[in-house]
Amino acid sequence: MHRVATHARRLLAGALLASLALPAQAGWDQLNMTKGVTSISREVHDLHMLTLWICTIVGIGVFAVMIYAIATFRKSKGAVPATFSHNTNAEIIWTVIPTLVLVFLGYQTAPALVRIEDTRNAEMTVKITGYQWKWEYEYVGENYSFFSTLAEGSNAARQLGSGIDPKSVENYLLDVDNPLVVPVGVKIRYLLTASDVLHAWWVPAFAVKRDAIPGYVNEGWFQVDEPGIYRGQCAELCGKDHGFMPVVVQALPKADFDAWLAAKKAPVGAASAAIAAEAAPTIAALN
Ligand SMILES: [Cu+2]
Repeated sequence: MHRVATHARRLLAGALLASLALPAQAGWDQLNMTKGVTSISREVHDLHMLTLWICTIVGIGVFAVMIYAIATFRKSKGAVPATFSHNTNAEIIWTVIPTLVLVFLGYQTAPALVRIEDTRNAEMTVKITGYQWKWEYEYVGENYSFFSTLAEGSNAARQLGSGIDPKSVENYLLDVDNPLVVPVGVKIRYLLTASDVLHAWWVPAFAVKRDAIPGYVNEGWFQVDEPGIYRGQCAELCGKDHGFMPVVVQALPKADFDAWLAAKKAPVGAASAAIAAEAAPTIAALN
């Protein structure tokens, strides 16, 4: 009876430990890398899964042999250590197999790496500049740019002694005043730079993370397939407010994006039209 009780207690303790080891409120699907919303992110996810399965198979193989050897050839069973120091066959096998695995993975990965770098045939270009501590987005050729800074709610809650519970703020530290708005289904090239120190523009759902470097222009591209809001962060330690310059991208259907851009540009367009109209008589008089 006593032994049964001890056993039950151990089982209970084990179950408790196992439940603590799992991230709170996280489902199993949250433990893995996400598929993302671009063709590149899906490709990266597939490569990740392929590599993960190969690692799993290698891991199971290695640990199985190791545990078998530890259990079978232990001293208490009278095992005597071998005295040889080299085995050519074993050395060839443990060099060739990992080499083949790496060559196979390289062969699978190379095309994706080339596609990630291929910014040709982009339909629009956005210039992204990192600042301490905000982002600037410029729609190249559209004469329109704006700054994107931490949303007011997050900014208020993050202040020392604000008394605001961060948990009560929606998308705490992952929200901005002006998100980067892009059309869905369009290949968008981005030029990335910084005006002061290193930053990195990163949206996990787009898979690719790239550094923003002062005096240097990096480039990349993404094509979002599904409308939605995608959140990321600056991924290069850039100073005291590094954690307070999130990236938010809003992907809209093409028509909605065109309307949004037209509306944003309208005041500038209207103003310059008014200036032109005012200047017209002067110019006419000069002629
Ligand atoms: Cu930064």
